[in-house]
Amino acid sequence: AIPRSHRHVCPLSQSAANMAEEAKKLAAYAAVDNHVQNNQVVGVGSGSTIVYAVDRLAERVRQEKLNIVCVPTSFQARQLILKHGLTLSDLDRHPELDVAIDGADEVDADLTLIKGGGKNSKALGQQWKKGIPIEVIPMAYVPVSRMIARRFGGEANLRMAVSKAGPVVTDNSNFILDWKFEHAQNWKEVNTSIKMIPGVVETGLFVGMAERAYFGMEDGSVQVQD
Ligand code: ABF
Repeated sequence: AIPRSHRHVCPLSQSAANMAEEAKKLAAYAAVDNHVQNNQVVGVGSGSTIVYAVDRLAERVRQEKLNIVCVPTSFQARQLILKHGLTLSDLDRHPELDVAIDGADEVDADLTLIKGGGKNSKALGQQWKKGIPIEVIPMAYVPVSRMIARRFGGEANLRMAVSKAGPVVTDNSNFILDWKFEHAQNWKEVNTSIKMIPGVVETGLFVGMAERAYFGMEDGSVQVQD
């Protein structure tokens, strides 16, 4: 569920901010309404759009008396599930999901996604400028950063906390490099190559994983991309 208005590049006025929130809600509700059915194991993603998805999920579970088990992808997702009184599980008990719903920062025509950009900026479009997030074990961030720049161009910078007091630390106690690439590439190949660099845990490139994207539009409609 991706609010397409994220692609705009202007600073956010109050009304634009409201519109972006409305777009996220539309996309999230459409994803939950079209993909969640009774007796499913549902993967719950992170970010600001997923908040609306969990709202809707909880509403449907209550109203339709659905039997749904939720598996979180992050601490935030876990807290959301608990807050709404939904059934919390994990990949140990439910290693296979029926459906997973999450936000994304960018989507291309092949449904390749950039995820993990975070949302701490005030202006739309900044996620793209951040590049592709790459989670690395702390001791390897310098060699991984150099290797990515040498092999694929651009630069991969350590993501710092807003306070600048230190790096952002992930739920799994790792660091994040934001790779600002110079040009579009064969994302499947690049993703595989980056994942093979020792020290890389995961990338924010999702190639061939998403089956459908929902875009909340400013006119109140929802666009679907398969
Ligand atoms: C999350 O969803 C992250 O992968 C990605 O950065 C984000 C999109 O965030 P938001 O819903 O806040 O726009 O899972």
